[in-house]
Amino acid sequence: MSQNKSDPRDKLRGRSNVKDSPELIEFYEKLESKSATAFWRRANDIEPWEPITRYNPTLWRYQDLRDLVLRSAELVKPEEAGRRVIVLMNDSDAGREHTACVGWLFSGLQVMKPGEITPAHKHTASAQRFIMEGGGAYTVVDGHQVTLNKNDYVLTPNGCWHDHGVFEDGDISIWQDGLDIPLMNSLETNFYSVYPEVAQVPKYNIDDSPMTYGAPGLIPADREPWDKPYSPLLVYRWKDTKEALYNLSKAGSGSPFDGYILRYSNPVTGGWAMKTMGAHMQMLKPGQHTKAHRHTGNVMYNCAGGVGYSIIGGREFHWQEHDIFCVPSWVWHEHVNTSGSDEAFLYSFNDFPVMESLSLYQEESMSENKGHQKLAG
Ligand code: GTQ
Ligand code: FE2
Repeated sequence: MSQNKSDPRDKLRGRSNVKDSPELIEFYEKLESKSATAFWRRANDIEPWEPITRYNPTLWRYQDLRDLVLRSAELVKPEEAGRRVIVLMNDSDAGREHTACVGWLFSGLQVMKPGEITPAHKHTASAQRFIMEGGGAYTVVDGHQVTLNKNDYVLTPNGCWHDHGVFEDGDISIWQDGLDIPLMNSLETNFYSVYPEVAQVPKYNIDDSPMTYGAPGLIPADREPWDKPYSPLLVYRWKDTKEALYNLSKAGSGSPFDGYILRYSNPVTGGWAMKTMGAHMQMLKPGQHTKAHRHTGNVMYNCAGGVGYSIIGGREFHWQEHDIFCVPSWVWHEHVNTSGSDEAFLYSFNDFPVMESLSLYQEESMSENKGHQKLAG
């Protein structure tokens, strides 16, 4: 999408309205030869009336990708590939250029077979993972080993050593990884290191993180307060998340835009679990059709169960379990659960912490047409 050249507001004073002339064209050429340009040639593009995303709403169907992901497990070894990941690229030039799924976000499907490991390393980019398939997987984050099962949400905060694997008696495991790689590269702050050994030796009891910080409203009292800039709780178990969503649905009527929605938070602060990316799990009641809104910040969704569709920028994107789709910044969206009997669940991750910490988060609800988008075309 690009700036609408015929926006009537561009006639207003304060916008650029200079017409080309032979003298001006010659003048522009002279400027360009000195690595300069006239502001008014660019102004209306670089100061849009509102955010204009370079990214397209995109749907990745799991049934299209799953066989290819499994095929990658036959073709390359994780120790050769570093990480065996099939990257989701936004259906736009910007997506391909920045290896981005949407905005500042990277996402990929990582597959590991029983007995395999992903070699230990660290980077400035933060990562989070949503376990799509498989039991008996684990990750080790700065010496804390965490076991992983389907629909668990797990953190790899920036700068932490990490390696992953699947136990010998586990299942083939497929994860959706979400990282802020495009943000780190745009900021030109991305560093990478490899660990001296192929894998870390866990330093703590297995699952010490969820066993220490995973009880609702309870924090250990026998130690110095947690002072790292990320959550001490590294995994959020699906069983707990699902129960919390059902409880929330019994407690009130939820959000008009998102149904029942929970934020994965740092239990010590109540804030986001990591500095640059956040995540949610939401539940739509049978037949629920939410109202449309838009906001700054980018979101990647993964259907964690159920069937439905989302209307994004006036187009319908139909999803079922493990289909993935994105909502770019400032694009209208609303969600529909098409089942008359079952709940639908949407996991999502986003760059809202960046927007909020820079005071750039803005939100608008649709007022016309009873709060719903008109379909395009
Ligand atoms: O598992 O550590 O999809 O470093 C991309 C970069 C996964 C990982 C990705 C990574 C990882
Ligand atoms: Fe990594």
